Amino acid sequence: MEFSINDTMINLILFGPPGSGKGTQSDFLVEKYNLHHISTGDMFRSEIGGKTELGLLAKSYMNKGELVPDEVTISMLKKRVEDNPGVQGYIFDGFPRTVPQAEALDRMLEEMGQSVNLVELKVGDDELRRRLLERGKTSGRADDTNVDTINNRIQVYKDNTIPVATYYDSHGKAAFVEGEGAIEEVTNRLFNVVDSL
Ligand code: B4P
Repeated sequence: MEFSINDTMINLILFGPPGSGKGTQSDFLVEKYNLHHISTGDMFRSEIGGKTELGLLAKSYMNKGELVPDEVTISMLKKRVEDNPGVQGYIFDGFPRTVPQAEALDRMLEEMGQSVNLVELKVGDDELRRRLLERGKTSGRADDTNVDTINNRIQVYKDNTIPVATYYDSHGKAAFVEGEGAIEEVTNRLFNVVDSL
């Protein structure tokens, strides 16, 4: 695997439960820090839209609020990074969601001579349910319209994904931001944290 190495790269994992604002805030971070945005959720949705084999597989997990298997997700992510060398940094939105995904990401960045910092958006469960159901009214996303699916996504986050934050925290590479409040307020909190990294 060939990567171009740039010492000034900023690599961020924007982390948080479903509906915490990862997709929303990624746009502002991308613009301010000139990062390349990689959203595994968007990638899967694009595969579903294209009715590809990967899309059909992903849909069967996503519509139940389950995680797509690590093997599939990691190889898709690696390909996206390989296809976009020489950028100023990456923002990983919705990835990693499991410890094996985190370990795979760290190995890949290490090969590039790079590392990554995790920033977690903290949002309470009631607010997550409210936001996702609200988005479901217009997005048509099957995983945003059913409250049982939303609750399962929140539970999967607690069981499988929170350990990712613990993993980065144990390496001194995690920061936390209050994710409730106006979108602009959250953006400013994130900028302050990223500026201090
Ligand atoms: P994702 O696409 O990553 O989606 P998400 O977690 O639901 O949403 P996100 O956090 O980005 O949404 P946002 O808050 O911005 O994942 C979907 C599915 O894909 C997963 O369940 C899984 O099946 C699969 N998947 C993805 N990555 C995977 C991986 N690595 N491994 C395995 N499976 C994977 O937006 C939510 C709403 O809140 C929006 O309507 C927004 O406008 C609103 N909002 C945002 N900020 C707000 C604020 N401050 N106040 C009020 N509303 C706000």
